Amino acid sequence: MSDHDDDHHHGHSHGHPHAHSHQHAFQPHGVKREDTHGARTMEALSRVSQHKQTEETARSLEFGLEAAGSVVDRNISCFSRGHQPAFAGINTFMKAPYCEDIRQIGKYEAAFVGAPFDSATTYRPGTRFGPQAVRRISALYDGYWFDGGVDIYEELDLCDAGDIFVIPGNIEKTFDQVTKAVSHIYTSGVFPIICGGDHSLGFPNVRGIAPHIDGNVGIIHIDRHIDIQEKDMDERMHTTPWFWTTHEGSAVSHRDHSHMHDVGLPNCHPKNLVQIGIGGWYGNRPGTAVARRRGTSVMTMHDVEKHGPRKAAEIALEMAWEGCKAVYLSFDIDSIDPGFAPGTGSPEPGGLLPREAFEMIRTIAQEGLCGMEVVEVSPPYDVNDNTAQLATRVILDVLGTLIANDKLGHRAKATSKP
Ligand SMILES: [Mn+2]
Repeated sequence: MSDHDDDHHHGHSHGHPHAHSHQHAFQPHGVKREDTHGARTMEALSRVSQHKQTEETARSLEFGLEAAGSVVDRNISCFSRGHQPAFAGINTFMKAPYCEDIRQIGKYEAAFVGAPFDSATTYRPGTRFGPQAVRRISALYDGYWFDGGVDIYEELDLCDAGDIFVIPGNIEKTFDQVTKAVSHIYTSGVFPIICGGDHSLGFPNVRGIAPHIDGNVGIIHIDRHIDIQEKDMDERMHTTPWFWTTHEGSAVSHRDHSHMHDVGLPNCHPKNLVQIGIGGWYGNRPGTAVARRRGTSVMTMHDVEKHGPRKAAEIALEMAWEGCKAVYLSFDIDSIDPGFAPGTGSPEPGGLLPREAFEMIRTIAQEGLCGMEVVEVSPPYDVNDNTAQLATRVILDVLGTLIANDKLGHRAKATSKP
């Protein structure tokens, strides 16, 4: 019931209108309209050219034909060929161009690539459908980021590289496929955004990047699980990626791994592996012993609560960047509480709130990244695409932050000076 109805309702009339009851009661805070964050982001967005928007409209009209005569807005085409409507069309990630000829990937600045592999899952499967679910819900967005004052569509040449041909029955062959694919993207000068798939991918993903970096690589790993045991059920499952990615360090002698062709990447030191959000009651027993022995940097949800998300992320940055040339972000969607992200393989209550997660990744991305992955989105267990949408948001918030800080994209070219 509105205030307006009040006066006509017995027992609810107070004699004078509510609108006047608090007149002059506000204390001045000295915040002017032009000082709000909203005003600043609107100002930043006003400087971004809409060149690609104009191009898209022209292309839509050419390829999709002009609209029927009764449609007044002549920018609308007959066949949907651009971002609109969000529920229509063929979904690549963000409806970005599909780089079908992967040899041409170097034309772009960033590439979304799916790694639809879930055979290394130890509990619920389904993450093989993760990339497709993320693509579907990503169509809701057109790249215009109010909070960050960034227009991804205009300021970044993004493509969808499609999916890597994973081998569902074979973890090792899949790892080799994934490493070759990620390496191809990275060495073409393109920022890789790898969408899983389960977390076993962390190892082949970093193996596709770290060997090409002249110096040490830090890893910021946001997850409820420590994922650093040697093997699980006799295989390199999704509980093991950081065992194989980080090396043992000088304190521990190597065991005999002659049957494996790789025991850690020489420039991935365990102390630069920062594991945030670790906790709960599932799956951390064997990994904890390895993390302690190797000396990884572990921050639990307690650490996040104690410091707050921003400071926790700043601490993580210090630890990850110490002595490193680059930092990689590994985001397990189960780090967000399953109340928000139910569609995942190993849910663990008590995780991050979405807003905390966004603040952390935005803080982390400010310093630049060499690549990122979002893993463990399992659409069969999802509700309303919530989990896939959070994965999309993690990717977009990282990309937007990288652009805003001149770590990716072509902001100078796309914006006019203030
Ligand atoms: Mn996890």
